[in-house]
Amino acid sequence: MYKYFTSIIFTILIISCVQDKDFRLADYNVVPLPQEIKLTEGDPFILNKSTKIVYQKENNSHRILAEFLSKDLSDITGYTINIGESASTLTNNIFLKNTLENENKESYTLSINKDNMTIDGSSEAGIFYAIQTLRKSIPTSAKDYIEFPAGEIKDFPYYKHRGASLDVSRHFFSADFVKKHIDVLALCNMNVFHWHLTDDQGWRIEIKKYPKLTEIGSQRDSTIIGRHTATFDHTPHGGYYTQDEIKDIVAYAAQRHITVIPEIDLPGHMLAALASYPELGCTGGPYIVGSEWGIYEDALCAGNEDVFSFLDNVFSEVAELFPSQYIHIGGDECLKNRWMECPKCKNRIKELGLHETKEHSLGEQLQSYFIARVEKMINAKGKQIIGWDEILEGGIAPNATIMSWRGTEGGIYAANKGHDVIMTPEAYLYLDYYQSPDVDKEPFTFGWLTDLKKVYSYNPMPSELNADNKKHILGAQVNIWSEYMPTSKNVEYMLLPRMAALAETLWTNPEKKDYNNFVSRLYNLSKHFDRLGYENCKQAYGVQDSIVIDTTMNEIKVYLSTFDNSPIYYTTNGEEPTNKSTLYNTPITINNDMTIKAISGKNKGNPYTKKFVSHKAIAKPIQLKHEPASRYSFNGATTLVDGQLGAITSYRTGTRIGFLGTDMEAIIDMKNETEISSVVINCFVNTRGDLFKMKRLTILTSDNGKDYKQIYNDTYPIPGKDISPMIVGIDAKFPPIKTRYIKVIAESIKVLPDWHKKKGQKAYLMLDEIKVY
Ligand code: TNX
Repeated sequence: MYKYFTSIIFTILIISCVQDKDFRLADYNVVPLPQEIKLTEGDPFILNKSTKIVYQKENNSHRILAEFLSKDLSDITGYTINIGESASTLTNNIFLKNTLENENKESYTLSINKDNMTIDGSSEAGIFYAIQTLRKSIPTSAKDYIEFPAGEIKDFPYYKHRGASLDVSRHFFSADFVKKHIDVLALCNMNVFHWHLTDDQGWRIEIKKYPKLTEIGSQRDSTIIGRHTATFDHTPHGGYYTQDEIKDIVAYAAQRHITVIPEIDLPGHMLAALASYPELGCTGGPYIVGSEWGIYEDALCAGNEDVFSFLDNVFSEVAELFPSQYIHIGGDECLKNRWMECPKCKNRIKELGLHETKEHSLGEQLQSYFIARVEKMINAKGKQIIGWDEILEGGIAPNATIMSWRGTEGGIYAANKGHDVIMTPEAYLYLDYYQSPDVDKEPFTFGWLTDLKKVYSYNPMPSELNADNKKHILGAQVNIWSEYMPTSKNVEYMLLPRMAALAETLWTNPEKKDYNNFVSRLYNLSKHFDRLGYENCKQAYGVQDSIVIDTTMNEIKVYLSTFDNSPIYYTTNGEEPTNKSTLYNTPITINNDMTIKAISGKNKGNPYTKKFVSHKAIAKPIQLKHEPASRYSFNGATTLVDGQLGAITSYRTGTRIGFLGTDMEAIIDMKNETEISSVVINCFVNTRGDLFKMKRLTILTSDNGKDYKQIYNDTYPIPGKDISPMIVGIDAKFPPIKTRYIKVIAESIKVLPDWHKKKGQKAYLMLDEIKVY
């Protein structure tokens, strides 16, 4: 009996020691993954109350670095880690040096043995990144002391521009939040903060010479609610940064080895400035600061000399405030309608002798003139310009760096012409898109789905470029556009953890990238996000699915997985799963209307929920006569028989396909003669946008796939103006009939009606499923 008890106590002791050890054991496999980690046999370095951080004598920047490290270690351990200019003992020190010789000025080594730890950077930036690695390596549960395994880390970034932008125009965020935001960029080894300071909906930077820019331009009366709705919150929104606040933020970022690139977006996206100084627009106004999202028609007048003196003065103040080598001048989404009707702009076109060419419209050439003139002005202030890829239209300004957002083609074109490029293709790196397919549970967004895996999969280096032109790809950045992010918590949630995925792409050698491995390291980092008070999405740590629509076996199978192979428990009857629910071990076949709910047995991540509808055409072979629009083709025709309906929240996440200016005409092969008596189809309608209901539905059947006979035909009125997003169901019922093939023709209105603001352009027909009963 005694023996039995001692062995139990002994086992408990061993288990608690092992756990304790894990709680305190640092792990250098952080995000981004260091280039080389070599663990050695020796005893670990133990960080405890007597550890001292030793920095170079009389070196203020080293002292600041030491303070950063001390603060973080102290926050975690709960006791103060001292810093000083010399060691008090031979052991138990963390030495900071920058003697490392390396062309890459952001590289470092970190050597750990039982006596001391030494950080050596090729510059202070290198030391800073070693500190980031160290702080991320610590388990957040560490207390008392921390054990750092002996070894040597050699590290440096792969790309030089590692950026993240923040749009503070659509929503204003406090200077304190901007600093908190910069902190998390630094934690992820990002080195560029692109600050989108002006746009139609608010001018946010104090310009002493033009006080009305902030008096008038930084305030709007109201903000639209949702997307393409006519509802407004009737609540004033505003704010701006004083020049003192900006200087303070720039200095704060510099200490964290982050360059702040300001963006003054021109010649479009300037409504807030026009509201302040209407004489700068083509029509003279009056203008009001924008309260809706999207693109406005008014731009700075390209024929008015005062516009260029205005910009010159604005950029003189901007250049003073920001030490950055670059100023971003926007250049995106400038409509040319006003220019084409403006006498001053027409004069300018004449004076410049511009003529419409096959490649470039007059408007594009005028834009190109505008940008080249602004570039000259900025070059004269000792700075370079960055512009969105639209500045390629009409001819690129001589020294411009291109930020490629509408895909990568613009970037490839510019690099081939010898221009530097920063990649930020929207489909991969726009963080104002959804990160989880369960959109109804997410904060409302712009629409598309860019999950963590997709961000991680992005490779900034286009394979189309030859070795010589590859050097022009400086790096990449994620963008936060804040239309649908009214609070700073929203910004954090959309940013994290997806920014960390790009951070690894930009830092770590591409050969080392591995998604599951990344997620397991990210999970540790998420605890630091939590600890530091950042909202962050936990979707990737929970159950993931992969849905196979097998049109040969006519089955839908749902495969579930977790990044760490945790057991998965699930239900299909709507009940909330627990660790007592069915253990997942084989894919789930959809054979009824069912909602799959699943959890990871280790309670990581969000619970998983997906609803499926079952009907007779599920996973049957389906062919379309007209291709869906490429932006809305997702899984193509099978999307219409995949058992998944679309949410009202967004039509852009892959559950619907969209036909632009064409009908949807599908033939479904039921494989066997099947009795059918109804077809149900939902249209996503939003006539403030360009999504319309079908105007006619025709259903035909055939036994041989050649000769069809009509069994149903009905027409529907064209929906009127101003319809906010809604789902309109069409339920076609007919006398039961046995058939092998079903042809469904949903006729689109094809062209937007006369009352529509985009009249004459193509209309969308957006459908999720053809349910056959
Ligand atoms: C396009 S990206 C824009 C922004 C919007 C964003 C929304 C770019 C250069 N222009 O003005 O906020 O889409 O995703």
